Amino acid sequence: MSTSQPVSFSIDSGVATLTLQRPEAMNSLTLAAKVALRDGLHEAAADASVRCVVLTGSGRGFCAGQDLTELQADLASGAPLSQTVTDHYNPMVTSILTMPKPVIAAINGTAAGAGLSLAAAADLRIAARSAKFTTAFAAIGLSCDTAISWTLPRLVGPTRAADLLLRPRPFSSDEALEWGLLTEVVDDDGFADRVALVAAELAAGPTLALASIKRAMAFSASHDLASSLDHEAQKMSLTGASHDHRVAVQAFKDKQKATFVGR
Ligand code: T3D
Repeated sequence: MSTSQPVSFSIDSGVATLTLQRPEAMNSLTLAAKVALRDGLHEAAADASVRCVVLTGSGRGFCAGQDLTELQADLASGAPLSQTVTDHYNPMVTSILTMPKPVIAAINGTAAGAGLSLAAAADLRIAARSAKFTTAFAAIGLSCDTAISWTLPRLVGPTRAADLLLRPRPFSSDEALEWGLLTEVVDDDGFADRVALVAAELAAGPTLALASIKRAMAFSASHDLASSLDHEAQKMSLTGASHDHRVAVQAFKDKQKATFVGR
């Protein structure tokens, strides 16, 4: 495990875990944190031994979005805000949304601004019951970024997404679960074990099939029915020729549990 602050990166049994390591500032994102997270996500996406990625925070925050101390310094220097969106936030969220393996946001604590956006881009969102959420952007006079205008309406519906983005305020993990933003909420004392269990299950899964399902859902979000059916057929053809499919069908016939290798 490398612990190059401000993001630690470890790989264990096919699970890559990226942990934001700035608990004193609710894991808000400095330039160094953004570069480390962007590069760590690229590395996890490209590493074939990684079959599931977990993104989480240390301390009582998941991620409070942009570090506002640095933002203030950037404002004072006249640096354009859009630069970090293009250079850091967009590549990060694109990695999460497109990497050919499942990503879990393990929301240990408060998720705000781009921190909430990163969580919203993950495939599964498991939150500790004590976690809190806020879109935050408009509260500091900013538009929104890191794909939250794309993900949030799809997760909670356009009516609630508009309300949460236009009137930022804290909401609880139980509310987030009820609205469809979260996959599950776990009591704090069982949170780490539950995340580890789900991550291990996914890392031992048929990675090619999981990646194909992830891609098919993203494809259907921006294509019509006929194109989506074509896309599904292509993915069925791909996974139908896979090692894991053959093994799983044989295991079914043998009344055994299949062991997937991810291809
Ligand atoms: O150019 C660009 O960068 C554009 C990109 C923008 C992307 C964005 O993400 S914009 C949104 C930025 N984030 C925010 O506006 C959230 C600001 N933080 C908060 O609203 C609250 O701190 C929280 C809701 C996250 C947590 O509230 P609470 O009461 O649990 O904790 P706290 O006391 O406010 O925060 C604890 C410490 O973390 C505190 O430091 P201190 O006083 O103990 O020394 C606080 O200042 C620090 N902290 C929290 N969020 C940030 C932060 N420090 C820097 N940047 C933060 N975003």
